Amino acid sequence: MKDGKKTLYSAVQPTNNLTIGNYIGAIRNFVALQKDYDCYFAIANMHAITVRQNPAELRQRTLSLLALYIACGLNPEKSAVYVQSHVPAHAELCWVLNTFTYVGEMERMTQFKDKSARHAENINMGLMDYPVLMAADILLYQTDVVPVGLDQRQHVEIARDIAQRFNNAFSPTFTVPEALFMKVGAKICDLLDPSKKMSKSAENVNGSVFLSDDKDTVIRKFKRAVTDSGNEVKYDPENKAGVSNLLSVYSAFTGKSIAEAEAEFAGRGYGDFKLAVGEAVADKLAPVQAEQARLLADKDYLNGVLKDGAARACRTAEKTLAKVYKKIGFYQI
Ligand code: ATP
Ligand code: LTN
Repeated sequence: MKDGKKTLYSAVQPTNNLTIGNYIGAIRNFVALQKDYDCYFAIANMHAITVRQNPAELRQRTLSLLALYIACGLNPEKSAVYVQSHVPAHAELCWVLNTFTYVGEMERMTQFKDKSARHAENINMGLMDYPVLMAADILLYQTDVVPVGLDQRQHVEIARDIAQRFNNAFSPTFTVPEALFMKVGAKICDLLDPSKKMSKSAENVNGSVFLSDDKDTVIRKFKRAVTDSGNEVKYDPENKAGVSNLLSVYSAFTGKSIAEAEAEFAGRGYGDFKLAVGEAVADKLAPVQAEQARLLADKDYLNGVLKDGAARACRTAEKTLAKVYKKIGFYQI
């Protein structure tokens, strides 16, 4: 709580290229919420290395994600925007929280099971510990709310469990956070397989629309999107998963409600609809891409933002960590 405002925390991993799923499910909401909360937005590079990364690319993607955050409308003067590894307290609290987390709990995490299957050659301890590091991220800032996509629900739940466990073992230390999901777009699906979430690391790049895609590519991907054998543009996720997914994307990118979008396309075929979705997305992405490129050319500015963000984050994080160390009995000098 600062200036009467509750605290909000979220992060995105600087891996691969971001998709419109990341934008709709995460970044767009960060921008909308930043005026109502005291916000911390991290670039989760420590989470990123749980899957092998090319070092040069990881470095580049870190700056690129920062530029994207700002190009999408995050205001670094208002919110602390920083790189996770610049605040050592994340790794330090993670170690303590590890001792309050059971191996069985981590083995049951859906993302761990999925990623272990996808990266069978590298099921490292970090991959398993991913949710504990995420709990440390969140708890260090006495966070009230965590806006994330639905795929992260289980991770925020475990952060709550760990917080409660620690508070019960000692005395109230951590705020118990709540996940915040948006009504539309908490799960954007793959365009070619609407039963799967759109992912930045999907095998088939045609199922994901990247924020870096140019207009032709965006339109081509939407044209090929899977719909169903009917011809009515109607929101019905059970029976019309593909069309419903496109309606969510359209609604998110135009600000129109689902009902307004359905009315707009009543009596028109899927072809028209898919083209309109593609155009709405491409038109919105173009200025963001231009602004991101402009910012990336100004490395001094970006480094300044990161220095300031890390300093602000460190101040809060170190306070929480000191409290924790005291409670668990670490000798202090
Ligand atoms: P990967 O698929 O490579 O594991 P990811 O696309 O899930 O990565 P993250 O960095 O793990 O990307 O997620 C960043 C944020 O974007 C999270 O809040 C996550 O919930 C959200 N998000 C990711 N994909 C989607 C999606 N398809 N729909 C809605 N939100 C999403
Ligand atoms: N695992 C998250 C990224 C992330 C995060 C966090 C999100 C790392 N730390 C703390 C919210 C709060 C993901 O989105 N895949």
